[in-house]
Amino acid sequence: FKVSLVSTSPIDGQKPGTSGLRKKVKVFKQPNYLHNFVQSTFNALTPEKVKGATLVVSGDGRYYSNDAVQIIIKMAAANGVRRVWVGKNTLLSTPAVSAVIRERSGADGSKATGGFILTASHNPGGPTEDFGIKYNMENGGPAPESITDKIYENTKTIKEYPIAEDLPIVDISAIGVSSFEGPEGKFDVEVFDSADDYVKLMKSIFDFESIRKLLSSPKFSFCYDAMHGVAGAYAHRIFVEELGAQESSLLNCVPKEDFGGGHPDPNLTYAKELVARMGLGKSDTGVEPPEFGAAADGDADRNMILGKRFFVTPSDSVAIIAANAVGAIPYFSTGLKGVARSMPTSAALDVVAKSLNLKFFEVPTGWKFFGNLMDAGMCSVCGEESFGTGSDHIREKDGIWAVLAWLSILAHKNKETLDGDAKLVTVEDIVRKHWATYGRHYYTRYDYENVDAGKAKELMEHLVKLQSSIPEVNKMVKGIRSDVANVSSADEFEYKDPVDGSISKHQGIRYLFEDGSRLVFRLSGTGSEGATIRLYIEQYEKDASKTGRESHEALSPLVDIALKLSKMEEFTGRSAPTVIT
Ligand code: VG1
Ligand code: CO
Repeated sequence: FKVSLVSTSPIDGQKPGTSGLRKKVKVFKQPNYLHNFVQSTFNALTPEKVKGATLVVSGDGRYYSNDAVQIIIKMAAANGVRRVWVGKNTLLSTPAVSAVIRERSGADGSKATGGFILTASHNPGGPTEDFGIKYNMENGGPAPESITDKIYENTKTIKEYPIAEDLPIVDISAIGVSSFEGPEGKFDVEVFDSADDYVKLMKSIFDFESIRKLLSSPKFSFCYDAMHGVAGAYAHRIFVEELGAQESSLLNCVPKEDFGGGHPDPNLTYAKELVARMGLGKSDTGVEPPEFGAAADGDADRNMILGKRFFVTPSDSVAIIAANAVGAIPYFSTGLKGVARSMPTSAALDVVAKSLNLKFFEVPTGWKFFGNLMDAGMCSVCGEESFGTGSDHIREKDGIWAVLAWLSILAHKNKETLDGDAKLVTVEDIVRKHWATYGRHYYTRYDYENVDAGKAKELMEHLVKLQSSIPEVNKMVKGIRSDVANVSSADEFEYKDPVDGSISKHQGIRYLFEDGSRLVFRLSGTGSEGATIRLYIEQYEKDASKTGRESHEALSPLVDIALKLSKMEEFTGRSAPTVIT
């Protein structure tokens, strides 16, 4: 193939957010839009990560992935990349990309030094919806801010990019290697099975035999909803072939480029089918729900865990996994190195860390901050309130891993009950026992999507201004409700990375109450239009006799305070959030 240099000019708005660049497909289809971003990324990397390197390119298979992968292949070839690895049909979940970068070796022993993930994660897909791209580093984790800042700077000055226009379209639907010869030598594209490396990794972490026994027990029943995302490419292999679950336990497990028209975000609002099956829908289905249910988002890094008629909050989920990992999961048999959560995630994990005497870290929102801790051997298990849970087996959150972790805990707790007449220890039993031991963090998140960006900014500025006088805030709080604790401090969260010393500012506005309750406000960094305000509300209850209340009831005083303090309706014109999780 030949390499040609194409002139281009900067395009506004290519700043990567919490997790890469996400825009409407029609924005990505503009001339040079994807090209500019990809070249700006190559230019942000050290030369040896490009010239002669091996790169992974794949994603959740959403609309435009097939075009994008061919463009990236042509640009990789022209930039002197030695080989590109692509999952069959461009499918690799985000955790699988991380695993492939870390674990996979080519026939000649080659290893990947990074990869492009083509996904907008939980955002809908299709011609009128979102596409996205992000770059992951040699450790398998998202590029740190130092790199994403450099990428953004490059997008503002880019003048040209090289491309191998005459490289034929590579067939990515068949496993095999296509070899080409360019001005700088050989260039290969290798298409491989999307699931092999990931399945191998999961089998090295969990005791599949004990999970298989649980899944085959007549006392247990299971359901998994991939929401037509890429998790479907793994679910059949792992749950059915390896673990013996029934075909009928898989819902929406055929990956589709538009996610079947749905919103592939695993929560109680969008995972409607699973929610109904688990007995949590508005009307009774008349069928006895399964004991365990779970769902994933488009790129399969998120998870929602449900028991029969029971919702597990993601903040509780990571705390429960941390509390039970040693003993239940072979990978952790020698203990946990430490645990971490994102700032808005509830403090349920903090209580476990304290009681088990584990190192504990609180990082800004987004998985990239966990990677440094893990690379330094300081953190084994971590999670976010946004349905993200994971461990140091890779450097991304991992939806299927979380399901296997829960199944392992259930298998462990039911060692004695699967045979004989004893009653099954259920998901709900495990959670209630956890609350009785550690106390309960009532928790909810209100999302106001697609709000006017200027108004959202004004609301945030208003909340920061209020923080200058805590006595004033307390006067307002008491005027709204007399039954809540005093605000003890308020700030904007700032993080100093304990490994590299880098500082991240303005990571969310916090109001901390004397009884441990918290209100957190931040603007989303993953949307593609307007602004999304996220409001996180949390209240800690230590008294075991009071941990069984309805969450919305327990939290209603704090919700009241949050909405009035922030003047939410006044600024946004919204009397209710778009989504409550
Ligand atoms: C959201 C979540 C955050 C998560 C991020 C990426 O970010 O709040 O916890 O890490 O999405 O998840 P934001 O900035 O919109 O609040 V994924 O599964 O969309 O890559
Ligand atoms: Co995701």
